[in-house]
Amino acid sequence: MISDKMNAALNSQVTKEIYSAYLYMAMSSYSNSIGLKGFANWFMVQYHEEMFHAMKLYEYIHSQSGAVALKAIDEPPPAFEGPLDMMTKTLAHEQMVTRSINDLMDIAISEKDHATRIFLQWYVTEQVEEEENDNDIIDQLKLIKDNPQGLMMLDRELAQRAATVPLDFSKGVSASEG
Ligand code: OFO
Repeated sequence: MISDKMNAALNSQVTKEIYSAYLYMAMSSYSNSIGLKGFANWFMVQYHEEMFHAMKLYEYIHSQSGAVALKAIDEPPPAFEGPLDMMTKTLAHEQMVTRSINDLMDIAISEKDHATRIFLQWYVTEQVEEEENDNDIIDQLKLIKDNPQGLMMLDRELAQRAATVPLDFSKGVSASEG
């Protein structure tokens, strides 16, 4: 079982993860519109990852006899100012998500809710990876600066990214998956 406070905080994280998916879908669409198909692929993979993060929380709340309350999802920006702007905003967003996961962990610890603490450990580790990935791409974009050839090479590299999370949620996902 989880407390009402923990339940509400986990619900709000579901909304944040779905907003993350929505934001990255917008970035994928924008990438397509400026001819960066590799970036479009990278962000669409990211979209799937975020939906998986949301679904894991959804399943966990149910597994603890909690109640899922879905909230409105904000509208993401319709356009960006190029790949560096997108990646900088992606990193800033992920840093906000990391703070949010840390806040959830603080609640789990203060309530001695060890099951939720162990569940959240997966997200703590995941956020380290997310921020590292974003920083790596930002570093490469800074090296590339205005070199179109460099940008095309990076775009080809990002086209190789494949989803590693389940894409079919028709039967839900397990809270322990991932
Ligand atoms: Fe769910 O990790 Fe990004 O937001």
